[in-house]
Amino acid sequence: QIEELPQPKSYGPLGNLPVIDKEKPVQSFMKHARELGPIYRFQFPGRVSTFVSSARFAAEICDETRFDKKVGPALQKVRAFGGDGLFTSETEEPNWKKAHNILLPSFSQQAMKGYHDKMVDLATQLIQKWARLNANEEIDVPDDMTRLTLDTIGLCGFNYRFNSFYREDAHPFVEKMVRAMDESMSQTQRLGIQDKMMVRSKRQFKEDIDYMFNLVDQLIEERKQAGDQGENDLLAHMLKGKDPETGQSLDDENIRFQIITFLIAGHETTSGLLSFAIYFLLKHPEKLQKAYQEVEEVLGDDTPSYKQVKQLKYVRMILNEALRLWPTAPAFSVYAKEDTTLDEEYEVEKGDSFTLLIPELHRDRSVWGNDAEEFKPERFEDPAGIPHHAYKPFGNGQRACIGQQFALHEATLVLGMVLQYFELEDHTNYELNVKETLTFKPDRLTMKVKPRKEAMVFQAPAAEEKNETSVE
Ligand code: FDE
Repeated sequence: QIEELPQPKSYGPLGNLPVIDKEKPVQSFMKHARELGPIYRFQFPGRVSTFVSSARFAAEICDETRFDKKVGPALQKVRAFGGDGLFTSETEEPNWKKAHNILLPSFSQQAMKGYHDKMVDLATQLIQKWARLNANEEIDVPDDMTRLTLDTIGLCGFNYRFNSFYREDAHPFVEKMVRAMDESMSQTQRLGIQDKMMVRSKRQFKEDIDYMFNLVDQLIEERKQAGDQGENDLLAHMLKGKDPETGQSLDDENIRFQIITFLIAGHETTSGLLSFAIYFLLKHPEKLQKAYQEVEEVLGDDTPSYKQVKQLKYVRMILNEALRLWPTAPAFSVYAKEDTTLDEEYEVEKGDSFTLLIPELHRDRSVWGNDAEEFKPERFEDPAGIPHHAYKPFGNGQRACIGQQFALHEATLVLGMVLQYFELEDHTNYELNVKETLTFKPDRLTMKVKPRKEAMVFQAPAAEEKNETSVE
């Protein structure tokens, strides 16, 4: 029976909430999974959650005939700015299916060819920045990766340049978005009465959202004014696209929500992925050597082409393995569509919800083996060897990440180029501290780099073909 599941220590009206580290809620839930087992109950003030974290239970809740994505309390709050965009809409809302159908082709493998040159443009900006550092200067890895991924989704998505590499601090959009996300998360942890008293936070929340809406609405308006200039970006696809099922297109308000969604979903997660990958390489010199070897063989001195990125198999495996140990979007929730059971063992009522702790699933020894805690990209050598329903860094089924190919192409390209140009040095002997917002990041990971190749950056061939690349 679900009611009899293990549960952490309880504190009256606060339920189990006090056992959670407010700064690191997901890591607290992971810790409790280790103590209480692969399924346990958690009492929040006023609601109860069930956390699952083994391959056995993951297989159950990933059965889409019985379970569907739940837009839980945190995502409900994010709806204040994500609206009925893909990430925060219920599967039943009309705009989910409509936008899903319209946007699928924009995220296909084929579509990546169209974004490739823009991705190279931004990756080159990162390489140039690092190449020009003085020998004693250190790199704030998550910081620069966030510059890179925000600019990439901005350019590929809407032909907008955040120009984050030309600013001392992040673009104002980032500060406002991060603060709004923090506020959404905090709101779910406050008691009703506490929350009502947070007048200042609420005013700030509204201001931040207004800023985001204005920036995005302006982008849409400008594009409409300019008319169709043959742009091949997400915005163009959304303005022109029609849902083959209904023949309808997206309205302006929904396009606004989608743009904000892509900016949020597309940059924190991918920058975290790149940062963790670098973290693991700094700590595993033998894997780093292997990656160098591949990059030399596949890329040599070239600016990576679309096809070459596809050939960076080991670099891709490194990213897969980084996403296994530290999946940057660490949890998702589902609800039961009907009365059912979990494994014929626990009775489940229609509407019951479950949250999958992805990092724990990815450490399930029964499927990953006793070395599950170790960083071993070789696990991904043979895709057929990946246990079924035991690897979910991009979520599940029809509600899985639409940006998966986009994120992996971008990250493979960038990591490939970083390895092409630099030797990486773990100058602080960094100790991992995983920071949580809605996503995971290695907090304050810094490194130093030394050039492996001289000066190539300053004659990047892409610059000759495309005017927009000549940023100097
Ligand atoms: C989604 C997603 C997911 C699922 C969630 C739930 O279920 O709730 C996940 C897990 C993810 N996603 C993850 C990730 C990671 C990475 C690196 C990423 N991701 C990236 C990206 C990029 C982009 C652009 C994106 N991404 C986007 C997105 C979207 C839109 C979504 C929603 C979908 C639907 O339809 O629902 C997602 N994504 Fe991600």
